[in-house]
Amino acid sequence: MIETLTRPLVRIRRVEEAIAARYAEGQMRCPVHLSIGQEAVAVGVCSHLEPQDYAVSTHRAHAHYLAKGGDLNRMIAEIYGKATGCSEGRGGSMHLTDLSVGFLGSTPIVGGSLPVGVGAAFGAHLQGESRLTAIFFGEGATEEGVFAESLNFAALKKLPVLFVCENNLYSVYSPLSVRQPRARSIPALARAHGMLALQGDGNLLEEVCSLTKQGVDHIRKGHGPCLIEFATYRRREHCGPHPDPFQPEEEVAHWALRDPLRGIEIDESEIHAEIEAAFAFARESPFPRRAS
Ligand SMILES: Cc1ncc(C[n+]2csc(CCOP(=O)(O)OP(=O)(O)O)c2C)c(N)n1
Repeated sequence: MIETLTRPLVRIRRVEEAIAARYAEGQMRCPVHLSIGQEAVAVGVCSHLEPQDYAVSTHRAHAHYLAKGGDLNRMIAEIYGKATGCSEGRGGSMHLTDLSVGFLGSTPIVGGSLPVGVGAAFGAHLQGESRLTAIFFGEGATEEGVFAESLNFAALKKLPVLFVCENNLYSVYSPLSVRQPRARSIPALARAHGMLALQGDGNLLEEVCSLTKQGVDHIRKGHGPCLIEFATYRRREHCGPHPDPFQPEEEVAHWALRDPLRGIEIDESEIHAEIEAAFAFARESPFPRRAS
């Protein structure tokens, strides 16, 4: 299984590197929040989702959208603000959606993916549908009140929700140490609501897969929601194509050694061709009509 996931992992990295390399051309009509360094979470989690399962994401959504099966051409076109984009060019990088693969959308309001995802899961439950909903969020979202409200309601109704917390240590430029007391454990907050909570290395694809399988099996058996906190690291600035000027050098070096793509070598020619075609599609597409 891991071998088949290597290609999606590399593909997502190369897509985001291509976005970073071209950002200065000024053709992208929105800010971009890259998840370079965090891709293993998206790929490992989504590999355990079925096409009819839902996923909801944040401002840092490219990897989640692509891992869930979102269309690459339509994502790049969206970033270019074109009518062929997945939100018809009116949303940009932070408002990706592809309903054909259950990617309900992404929201840049920190914590916003939580109630949206729980609401979608509740709706599916009321309709008698057997879908799981995966909700991606950063550890910054756990500082919002809506985190507790969403966990509470999902646990109360035993909803089939997988809460996926990507803890990359930073909220914009503020490290975890200035935002949360040391002893605050995110899985413990979930356990306090009576739900299964797991924790692991988000840069190890095998570990992401095995923890996700555990969580998804639990949820699909009808035992209610599960939260998984994955430790990971963002290797670019919070928003934009450059390295983060505020991350300490030793920390950057430490995480570089734990990059999820380390040791992977595959033939990437098809990936590069697909990316070139997606950028050409975006460039050649028309802008949306002005609303009258
Ligand atoms: C409610 C709200 N507060 C503040 C912001 C500004 N903001 C945008 S991204 C971000 C950091 C979020 O950090 P985290 O949730 O850990 O996600 P990450 O960016 O690390 O992926 C903040 C504070 C916002 N978009 N929404």
